Formats: sequence, structure tokens, C-alpha cells
Amino acid sequence: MTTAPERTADLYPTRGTTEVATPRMDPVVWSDPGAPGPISAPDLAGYERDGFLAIDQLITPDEVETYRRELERLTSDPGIRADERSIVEPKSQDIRTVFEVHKISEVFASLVRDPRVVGRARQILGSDVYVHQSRINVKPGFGATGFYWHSDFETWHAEDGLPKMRTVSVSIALTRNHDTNGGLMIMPGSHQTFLGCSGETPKDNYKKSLQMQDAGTPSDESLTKFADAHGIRLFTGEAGSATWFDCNCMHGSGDNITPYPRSNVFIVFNSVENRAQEPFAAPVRRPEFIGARDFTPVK
Ligand SMILES: O=C(O)CCC(=O)C(=O)O
Ligand SMILES: [Fe+2]
Repeated sequence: MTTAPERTADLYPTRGTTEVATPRMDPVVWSDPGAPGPISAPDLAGYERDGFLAIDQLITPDEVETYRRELERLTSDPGIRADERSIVEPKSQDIRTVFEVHKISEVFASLVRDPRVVGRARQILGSDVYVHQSRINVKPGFGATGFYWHSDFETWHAEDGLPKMRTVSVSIALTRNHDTNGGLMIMPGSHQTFLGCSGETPKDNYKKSLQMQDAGTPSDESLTKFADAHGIRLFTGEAGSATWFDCNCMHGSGDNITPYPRSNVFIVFNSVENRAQEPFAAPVRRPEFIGARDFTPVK
């Protein structure tokens, strides 16, 4: 009898003694050319080239209202605030992130199942998909902190054991994303290079990294090279707009010192053919609410 390997070959080394750049070894779009789906061929080609796809209106203003009310309900519920799935701002102690919102809330669960959402994920990944992670990121005004530059895949590979780059995120705006209130920035084309970061992963790294990124942080030299080569694009848009982006995009966002909150819901879809294995570069798995091991496809 043979048993499944705990881990396949490590295509993307990271968290060693030095930073190493590895060319991407996986497709960006996994479906067959011309396969049916909600994304047009030119948009899909743009996604493949840049690593992202911006959509002006993924959900209607009425739907935005529903989701925003739900976000307010969740973030003002003391039970949710006390839950380990909620992360608070280090200074103000305001809620910054609530994980696993599709399990906590039926309203957000229905968003995950929405064909406009899951249909695009299936088309990009060329298979059935499950939710690796979901969260709302609340960036209230007057000083909420940003997310330093990173590739999500670097973390998901090192700490959650995702073997291949077959994962896509969607960030749906629930408030207007101005050019001033801490919107998402991506370096277009950066998804073609994997930047393995230097430094070992401490045990329980996730607790610290959710408030402030440390292990898995690129050096200033590499970020300068990446930015010089690719430029930086800032995503703005009305509530209801969305950005789809590949798991290996170099991205981040600034603080929000404006009075205008910037809140988004994030859903991370992984291919059912790319299930999480043992972590590639961390002593322990992260908890289920951050890196799922329930591989049930979204139907
Ligand atoms: O503020 C943002 O949109 C970036 C968030 C992000 O990169 C993350 O949650 O992994
Ligand atoms: Fe990220």
C-alpha cells in the first residue's frame, strides 16, 4: 500500500539563510484556452500578464449595503471581538481583521457561493475550488495600519503547505477605495517571480505576523528591484468594485490616516488539486481559520 506523501518537492524555497528569487513554475491561468466562464478572453489575458483583474462593479449597491451592515454587526459584537479569529489594531485595539467570515456569517457564506465570485475563481484555477481563507479587513479612518509588502503565496507555501501557485484572491470593496485611504497596491507582473525570504519562521509566527509582518518580509533591495522593474499600481474604486489577484503578486497597502474607512472582504480560493500539505518552511501548521484543511469544494 502506498500513502500520499506528506509533502511534494519544494518548488519554491524560502525562509533560508538568504533571499532567493525563483522563476514561477506554474501557470497563472489554469483553465483551457476558450473554456467557458464569466471572464472574457481579453480580461483573462490581462490577468495572466499582470497578475490581477480589476472589476468596476462585482456586486450592486444594494448588496454592498447588506454586506456592510453584516460587517458592522460582526465588528460590534463583543463575542466576535473576543474570538481568536478577530485581530485587533495594536494601538487602538479596534478590530482589524475577522477571519473565517464565511463560517461565522451566512451572509458572507452566500457571497462565496455567488456564481459571480466562485465562477471566476473556477475559471482562473481550472478546477473546483475550496476556500483556503476568508476575512474582512476593516481599515477605519484616523490611523489604521497598512500591510507591508508581501507575496501571500510565500506565507501560504511556507506556513500552510500550499505546494503550487494555484490560488487566487478576490478583494471586494465595501467602502469606497480612494487614492488616499490605504488601498491595495500591486506590482504588475511581479507574480512571475517567487521571492524566497530570508529568516527562519518562529513557532506561532502567525500571531505576530497578523498584526505586523516580520518573517516573510522582502528586503529593501529586492523591493526596489521589483518596483523599478514592474512599477506599482494602486486600486481605487466604488464600494462594490473588486480586485482579483494571483497568489504570488507582490502587494501591500498603506496606513489609513483619512477620516474615510476602507473595508474590504477577502476570499482566497485554492484549487482542490492543490490541497495544503505540511508546511514547507515552518515548524507547525497555522490554525484552520487561517489556513483551511477542509477541502470541500464550494458548490
Ligand atoms: O489592505 C490590503 O488590501 C492588503 C491586505 C493583504 O495583503 C492581506 O490581507 O494579505
Ligand atoms: Fe496579502
